Amino acid sequence: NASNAASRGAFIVMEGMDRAGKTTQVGKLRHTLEEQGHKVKTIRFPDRTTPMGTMIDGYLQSKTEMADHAIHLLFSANRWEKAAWIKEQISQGYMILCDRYYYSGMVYSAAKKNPALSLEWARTPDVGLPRPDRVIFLDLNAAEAEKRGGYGEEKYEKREMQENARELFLGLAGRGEESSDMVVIDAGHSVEQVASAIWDEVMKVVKAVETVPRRELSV
Ligand code: FDM
Repeated sequence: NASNAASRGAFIVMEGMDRAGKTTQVGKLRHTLEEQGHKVKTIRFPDRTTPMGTMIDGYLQSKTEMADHAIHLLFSANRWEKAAWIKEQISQGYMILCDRYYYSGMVYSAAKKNPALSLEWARTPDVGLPRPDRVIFLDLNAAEAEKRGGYGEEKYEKREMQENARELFLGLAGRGEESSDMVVIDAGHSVEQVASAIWDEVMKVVKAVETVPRRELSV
């Protein structure tokens, strides 16, 4: 009903390549929303604090090996662990700011170019999760990312993987549900310029959730 819809929070996802500034921008956005009087909670995926998150962490640090499909399903399960909590917070009026979500899930797994693991296959286990109200993709090319201090030591922090993932991310802008949820923002500008471009988008979303009910990912 209308009064419930009026009080729900928005579910906003920040996506992007390593070094694009996701964490910085989530922090700035949180600050701006709170200044405007909104209640905000931030989360990130993978959530390395749960038992499944610990397994993911071991994989990303190359301490353990896992089949491509198995680690993919673990990343998805790590979101499912949090799905009921996300719904609950949104219905209580919290703005949820989420650092990475199923978009990362799809593109990093597909970026491995395993012929048995397509982008479509990769999306399937996430069907039914809370659907974001807006996904902000902070776009940065690999050369710019390397200028920002290069990559770390983790499994996917290699140039080829990053380039494949970026291409797949940008391709999502033309795919079904993702095409209407995702906005691409050039992360190659100053922190303040990027923050202001993000705010322009989020402002619209905050207004829209007053009338748009929360949804789930569909096939
Ligand atoms: N990643 C992240 C995946 O491969 N699948 C997923 O579902 C998610 C959420 O994990 F390389 C990858 C993306 C990145 C790595 O992310 C760890 P952080 O943001 O550096 O913790």
